[in-house]
Amino acid sequence: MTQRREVPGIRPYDGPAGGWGALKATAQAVRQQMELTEAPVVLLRTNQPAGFDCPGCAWPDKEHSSTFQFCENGAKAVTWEATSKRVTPEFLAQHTVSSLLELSDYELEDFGRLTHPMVYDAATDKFVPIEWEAAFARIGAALGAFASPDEVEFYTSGRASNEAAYLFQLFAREFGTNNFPDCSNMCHEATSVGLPQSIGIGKGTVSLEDFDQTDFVLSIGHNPGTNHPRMMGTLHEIARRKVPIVVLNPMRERALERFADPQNVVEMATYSSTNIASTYYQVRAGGDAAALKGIMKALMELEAERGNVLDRDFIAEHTQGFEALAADLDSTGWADIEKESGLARVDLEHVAQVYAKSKAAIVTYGMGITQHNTGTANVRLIVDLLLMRGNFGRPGAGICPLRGHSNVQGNRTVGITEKPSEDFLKRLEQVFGFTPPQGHGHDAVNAMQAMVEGKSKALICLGGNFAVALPDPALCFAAMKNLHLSVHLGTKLNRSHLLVGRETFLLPVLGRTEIDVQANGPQSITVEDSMSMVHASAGRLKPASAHLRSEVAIVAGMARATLVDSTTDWPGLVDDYDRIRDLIELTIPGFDDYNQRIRVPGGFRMPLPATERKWNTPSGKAMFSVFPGVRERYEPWPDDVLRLVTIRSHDQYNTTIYGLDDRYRGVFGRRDVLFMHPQDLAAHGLEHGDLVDIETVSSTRNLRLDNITAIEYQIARGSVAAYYPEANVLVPLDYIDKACGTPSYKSIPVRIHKAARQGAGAAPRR
Ligand SMILES: Nc1nc2c(c(=O)[nH]1)N[C@H]1C(S)=C(S)[C@@H](COP(=O)(O)OP(=O)(O)OC[C@H]3O[C@@H](n4cnc5c(=O)[nH]c(N)nc54)[C@H](O)[C@@H]3O)O[C@H]1N2
Ligand SMILES: Nc1nc2c(c(=O)[nH]1)N[C@H]1C(S)=C(S)[C@@H](COP(=O)(O)OP(=O)(O)OC[C@H]3O[C@@H](n4cnc5c(=O)[nH]c(N)nc54)[C@H](O)[C@@H]3O)O[C@H]1N2
Ligand SMILES: [Mo]
Repeated sequence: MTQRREVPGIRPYDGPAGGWGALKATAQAVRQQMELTEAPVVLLRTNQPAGFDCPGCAWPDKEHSSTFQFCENGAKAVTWEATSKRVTPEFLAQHTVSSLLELSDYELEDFGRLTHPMVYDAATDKFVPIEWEAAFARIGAALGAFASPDEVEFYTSGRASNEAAYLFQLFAREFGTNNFPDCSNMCHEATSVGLPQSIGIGKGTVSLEDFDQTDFVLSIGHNPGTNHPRMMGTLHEIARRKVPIVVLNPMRERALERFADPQNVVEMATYSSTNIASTYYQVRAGGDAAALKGIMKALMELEAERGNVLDRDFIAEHTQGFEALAADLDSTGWADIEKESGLARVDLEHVAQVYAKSKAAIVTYGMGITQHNTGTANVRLIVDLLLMRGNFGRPGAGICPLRGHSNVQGNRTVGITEKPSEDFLKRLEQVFGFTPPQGHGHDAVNAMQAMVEGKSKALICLGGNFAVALPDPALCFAAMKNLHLSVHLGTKLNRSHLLVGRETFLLPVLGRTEIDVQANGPQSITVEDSMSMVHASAGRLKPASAHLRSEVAIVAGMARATLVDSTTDWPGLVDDYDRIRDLIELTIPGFDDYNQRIRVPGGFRMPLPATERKWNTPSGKAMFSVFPGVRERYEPWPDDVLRLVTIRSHDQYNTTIYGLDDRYRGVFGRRDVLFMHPQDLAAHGLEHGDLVDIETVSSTRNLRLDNITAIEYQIARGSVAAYYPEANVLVPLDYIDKACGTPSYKSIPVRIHKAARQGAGAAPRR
């Protein structure tokens, strides 16, 4: 091969993931954000029995106990919140909102923590301080003036606690709407919709103990070295037990190849590492349905050859729909499977053989599965594969969706949903004495569409960065500016906050890491992790400012000012969060003895009937599905179209950008790159480092992103990747999975052209 040309900021990363590089990056995160004296206190309290839950990810900890688990990206999440930098009223007096809006989310959040409640002043184009009570009164008056409660959207980002989320839904429902757009709508909605249809509950079925006992793991479409770093400890243990770990991912992700566990003294001392994936298949983006159908088809062929591959007893006793699945697999041709997945028949047969040998299998998956037109159907295909061999309701087996935000699952459990069940609404009515709205409300995309059309006029955000996380900023940003009222509960400035409407409030909250003292003493909140464990979390640091309030106090303050006839004792609930938990217990099944059980270290597990082979489906059985054809798109695409996936870098938490490196992918000091297969570069007449323009293939929207540096990467042919949120300019707002409403952020049809300008734009922004 000829020598690759030098491109600024792009250099291959040869080491394993984890190891000394991770320790160094942690030290750097601490140095850049925190007072060094506080850092050990806060980092050592993360995920400890008397400490706080890591805001980084939703992976559980062994009994939330014992040793400190080192985690680079957990440390970044913690130090980013516990930073000593501040956005004060003086700072905001010096900068107009228009000038701040010119900056990136990276620059905005790096200014530090918000310290005072603020309101937008149109005359000066600045945020000015406001007293808490005055803010609540104005918000209450504004909300009371809308013609219909359905003109208001109540957005939740999954970091909110169970207590805050529960009060938020109570507030909105008593106000009169089920408009609950939430981050889950952009994330694991395919799981929340697909799993209940298949197994009767919308949550994963495995626990950490299952990983100790499994003998086969299929990992599809997630990048744990960056996004679920504590999972690497688990995968590392499994790999060392020689359990096969098969990966389906279009991109070579270093942590799935090789990992040095910073907890492992020998690996650290000897600079060695452990291979993680036993086999790594670079499936085409959007090729998983074809691949899964191929694996299942091969399994059927094995069964025909030698029998005893399927769990016939389980299928007969516990499932419905197997014949239809079998007939569909029979009629799906290998040529289609190979073309769509980009994988060879022998490879898929190999996966089937390894799977057929296993006694207990787990499939783990993330956004590579859910963020497609057929995300919901993809999730159901994974269940089909597991059902074929009875991999539910026994040790070491099950399905493991890797959740997003640290409490996104808990938010759903306590009522953040635009489609509430009748039972839940009935219990709310019994306990609180008001009649909640019965109709379904808006999810995230519907909410934004209603804002675009001017039908929704107000947005209250319990955290998050709504407009930046959603697709199509050209539409979304304009809609934000047309709002009559926007209210943001947040820790740090972001662009959604700056897209001000007629009246806009910025309400700064206490973070997870901070002490929350109310009338009855210090409070803890509770969260539910990816494995349905609910436990308490209590911050330890002095709050970033004396003016901060807890999310619970702010939600209750707005509710009190808005719902003047409410019989709920909102101030009493703020005084003592045990009282909120008592109400949760009264209205939501599974929370019996809530306050007692969270006082036991490790907490408790929410009921998961599927783990006992009880299926809460209409038929009472687990349901096989049929995925029509092999294509994960509603529309067929011309052959010259590339599939763009949008991904997170290693220095990023969703729209929060901690830094500009993506170490394991060999990108340093920049994010303006497009990952391409060398042959795709050549086919487009491009060289590594050339500037390209990207254009979405869409009949409705004209969307483009210009002057991006194309770089060579080990990615499946025909698939290209760029960073989120920058690439959201390429995603049409209505480009969604119609079964669950999630934007198809991982399969955007694009064409690529060499940019007119070359050279000048290729320098990193450092
Ligand atoms: N540090 C950190 N932690 C996080 C987050 C963060 O941003 N930073 N975000 C949190 C949130 S909200 C979430 S939802 C999770 C996200 O966690 P992930 O699900 O890991 O999210 P992505 O970075 O979007 O990564 C998707 C992975 O899927 C692959 N992929 C893309 N398209 C396809 C496809 O069609 N098929 C297959 N098989 N693979 C594909 C990509 O190559 C990439 O490896 O992480 C959570 N944890
Ligand atoms: N193209 C593309 N788009 C995507 C995705 C993708 O893969 N590709 N992923 C989607 C996914 S999976 C998700 S989950 C969404 C994420 O969407 P969101 O959850 O809306 O976005 P975040 O970036 O996590 O929100 C960051 C903001 O939350 C606030 N915040 C931080 N901590 C706290 C806290 O403790 N309390 C409160 N009240 N506020 C806090 C801060 O002000 C910060 O600026 O994005 C989605 N968008
Ligand atoms: Mo997410």
